[in-house]
Parts: sequence; structure tokens; C-alpha cells
Amino acid sequence: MKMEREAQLARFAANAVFVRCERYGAGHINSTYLAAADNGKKYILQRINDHVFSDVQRLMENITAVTEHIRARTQDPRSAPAFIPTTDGKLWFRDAEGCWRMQEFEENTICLQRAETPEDFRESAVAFGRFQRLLSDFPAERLHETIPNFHNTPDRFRILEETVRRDPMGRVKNVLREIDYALSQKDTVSQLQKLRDDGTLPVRVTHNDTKLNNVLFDAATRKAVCVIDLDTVMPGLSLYDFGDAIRFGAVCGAEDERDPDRVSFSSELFRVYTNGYLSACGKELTREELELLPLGALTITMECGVRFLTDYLDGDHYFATTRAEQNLDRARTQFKLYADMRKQEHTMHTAVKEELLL
Ligand code: ADP
Ligand code: GN1
Ligand code: MG
Repeated sequence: MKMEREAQLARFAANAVFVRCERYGAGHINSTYLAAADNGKKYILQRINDHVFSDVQRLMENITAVTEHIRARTQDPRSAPAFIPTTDGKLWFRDAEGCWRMQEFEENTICLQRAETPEDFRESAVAFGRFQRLLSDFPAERLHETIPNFHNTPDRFRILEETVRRDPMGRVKNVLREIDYALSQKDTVSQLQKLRDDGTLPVRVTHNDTKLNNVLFDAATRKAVCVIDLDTVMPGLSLYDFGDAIRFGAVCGAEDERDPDRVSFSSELFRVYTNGYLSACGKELTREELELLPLGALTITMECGVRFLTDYLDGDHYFATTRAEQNLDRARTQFKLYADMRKQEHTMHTAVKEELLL
């Protein structure tokens, strides 16, 4: 029987005879395969979504620069997965089916879709905090902005409003309440972009997808080994990275839960993450950044809800869906979480202050 993706595997200089290749992971954007060679070595083969990432060469240049910096700082080969060049010495290649790259599978690691214990969540915070610290001396302006305005919240609102006006699927009438709610929060969550524009907040190297499933844990010790999925590494605000991890992890309930009332924000988990994050990079952050951590969580949660809602209105072209109204459910869970966070803003601020004193 022909193995999946045989033609693509053959294009990489892995010096391996592949015996197995199957779909792997659970991302919304790229397609990931796990390939195994006859000597037991494993590799990750990925088709990069070039609708989302229109300039794959620049994306790979960003990842290479950042991984090399991390490896040089840590002297640890496990600190960032190595990419396998193509047989003609390139970082990736394109064929009729898309754009492909290969990296070494980080052995003896596990990847969790959700934290099984608060300690797992804390470890993910240590990983992202360390990532931030190790890259604090990397000149962020050297990175390409591979998705322009990726976390520009006012611009995400502009696109929502434009999609509402166009209403290409005739779905606006189903979600008037959600649209009103999002728009009522626009000023609150546009503040960080303003503080970036006026120079109050530093532009840093940011990961931009700080979900727990983008951290690999050591299978034996369960300590964080490295951060993966560097596709969205770009210049940005640390607060968005912090906030995205909270949005995804300091919650009960799934991102696409159908009943938003079953989703809630956990201020206890917020504190757990803050503790791990500040232990790894607290000293690198400015006073303004530290004060605004709770607003980071609020901002990215609303922004993500706005993106899901926009994609629902636009006909579900961006985020992969497996059922009707999944993007609408995702938008509603984000708005519910946001509302919970607003109620617990004071608790979040107290947690940051107390963690800073420890
Ligand atoms: P996506 O953009 O689809 O989230 P990721 O780069 O996060 O893609 O990869 C998807 C999954 O593949 C990860 O969640 C992880 O389980 C696994 N994975 C990716 N890279 C590696 C690696 N170098 N070693 C081990 N597992 C990996
Ligand atoms: C996408 O690829 P994945 O599933 O990790 C998205 C993130 C969203 C996330 C929501 C490039 O991430 O920005 O926060 O879905 N990535 C891109 O689950 O748009
Ligand atoms: Mg991922």
C-alpha cells in the first residue's frame, strides 16, 4: 500500500527510509503529519496554509532566526526543534498540493490539548515566559510581519464592521446581539494598540499563538521542554501573548462549547499562569506591561471572539470547522469569557500585585 505523503517526504534530506506517515495534531490552520523512519526516528511534516500565510519564505526566515537565537542563548538542542532542509538545501518547497516543511520530532515529549493539572498550566507559562526572556535582546524589527495587523484589535473591529455591512451569507440577522456586544467593547479593547502606537508599550518578539498545545513537555518530568508552532512569530506586544494563554487556558469549557453558560473564566488559573510567567520573565517586563496584564487577557479574548464572529458572517473561510455554526459557538464562548473576566478584573489585578511581591 502506498504511504501517505510519500512524494513530499522524499523531498527532504532526512537520510531516512520512511515506513509510516499519518495525520497528527489538532490545529485550525496547518496540516500536520507524523512520519516514522525504519530506524525509529520520527519527523513532523507540515503543509503550511498559504491562504493564511501568504509569504512562506518570510515566515520560515522568521522561524529560523528566532530558533537560532534561542539555541545560541540556551546551548540546549531541545530548546527549539530543528528543521530538516530539502534535498536542494531549502527551508521548504511548494508542489501542486501546497507548501511543505519538515522538522525533527522532539523525542520523549508530550503535547497536551488541555492542562491536566494546574502545574501543567504553570509549566506552559514558564515556557512562554522563558521564550519572551530569551528573545528580549532579539531586535524585533528584524522580523517580517507575515500577517499584517494580526493582533491589531481596532483593525479586527474594522473588518467585522465591514463584513456586517456586506453580510455575504445573510447571517447578520442571527447575531445582532453578539455584534452589539462586541461593538460596545471596542473602545476598552482598543487601548493596547494605542499604547503601542504612542510608544508606551515596547514592541517585542512575540509568539502570537500561546496555547498550551504549542508547548512540548518532557514525558518523564512533565517540565516544559520548548515552545513550538512559531509560524506567527512577529513583532508585537507581550500582553497579547500573555492574554492568549489566559484566554485558552484559564477557563472551564471548550473553545467551541455549544452552551456558553458552560464556559467560565477561572481567576485561580489566571493566578497560576501569572505566577509561572512572572517567575520566568517578570524582570524583563516594564511597569506598564505588568499593570496591563489583565487588559491583555480581556483584549485578546474579545479580539478572538470578533475574529470567529467575522468568519461566521463571512461563510467560515478562515478557521477550519467540522460542523455548522462552530465559529458562532466559538465567538459566543469568547464573549462569555470576556464578560466573566470583566467581572473579575479587580481579582486579576490583585493577583498580579500579589504575585509580584512573592
Ligand atoms: P498547528 O499550527 O496546526 O497548531 P503545530 O506546529 O502546533 O501546528 O503542530 C501540531 C501538533 O504537532 C502539535 O500540537 C504537536 O502535538 C505536534 N508537533 C509539532 N511539532 C512538533 C515537534 N517538533 N516535536 C513533537 N511534536 C510536534
Ligand atoms: C488559530 O492554528 P491554531 O489553531 O493554533 C489562529 C489563532 C487563534 C486560534 C483560535 C494563524 O490557531 O490566532 O487564536 O486559531 N491562528 C492563526 O483557536 O490565525
Ligand atoms: Mg499549534
